[in-house]
Amino acid sequence: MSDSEDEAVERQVKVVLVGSPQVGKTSLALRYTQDTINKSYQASMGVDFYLKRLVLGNERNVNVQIWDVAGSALAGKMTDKYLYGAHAIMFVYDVTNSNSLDTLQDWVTAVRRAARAQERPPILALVANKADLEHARQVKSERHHRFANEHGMTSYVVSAKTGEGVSLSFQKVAAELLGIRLTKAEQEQQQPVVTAEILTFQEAALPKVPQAASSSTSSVCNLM
Ligand SMILES: Nc1nc2c(ncn2[C@@H]2O[C@H](COP(=O)(O)OP(=O)(O)OP(=O)(O)O)[C@@H](O)[C@H]2O)c(=O)[nH]1
Ligand SMILES: [Mg+2]
Repeated sequence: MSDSEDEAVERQVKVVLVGSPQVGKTSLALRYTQDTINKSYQASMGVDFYLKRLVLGNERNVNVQIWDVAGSALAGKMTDKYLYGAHAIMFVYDVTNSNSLDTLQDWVTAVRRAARAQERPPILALVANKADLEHARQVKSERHHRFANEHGMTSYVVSAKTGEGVSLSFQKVAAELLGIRLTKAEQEQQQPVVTAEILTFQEAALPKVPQAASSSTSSVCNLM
């Protein structure tokens, strides 16, 4: 295959965000695709779609399609339709709200039901959001890991507010789906910038920073 043909190959992955209202699903989707969040809460209705285009390893064009399902949809009739065909489900809860982890059990049931006819079941990830609110944490790390292990989920701790861990969680989920191993540079590049004071500085002594391996564009639309 020539380089130009190779570049034309697009990989689509459907990633669905589920969890209780107000845990921060929309905030995570906004942080990842537009590097922003809504400061005031506005409940989602139905499902919103976000798109992030990225480069992962040797995969030239990976389109991550994010389905941001409203927390209120768990009680609705459309849930199966939103979940069907998902390649990955990110189960989001709020570390300051213990009930939001309990409710994920109902989402696990809904996901299993929706995926029962799927040839390849989705991969599952547990996402603990609002890590910036450590002082108000209600869910201990052991409980988080127990839940993840019980349900065969990979696990992430993130903050949509600060951006901590957000890109890396989506990148790792996409990489797992496509069977790609992220390079160390790709992983480090996703860490949030920590502000530090530099007292003395010798340019020649600094290691060369590798070129960024990913580029991205994003877009959003809504279906209710
Ligand atoms: N401190 C803090 N606040 C957050 C974080 N993520 C989201 N929030 C806030 O939590 C509230 C709810 O966020 P949303 O993203 O709208 O929640 P949601 O899960 O989409 O809610 P539904 O659409 O009702 O399902 C908003 O006020 C956000 O600003 C976070 O990481 N840290
Ligand atoms: Mg929302």
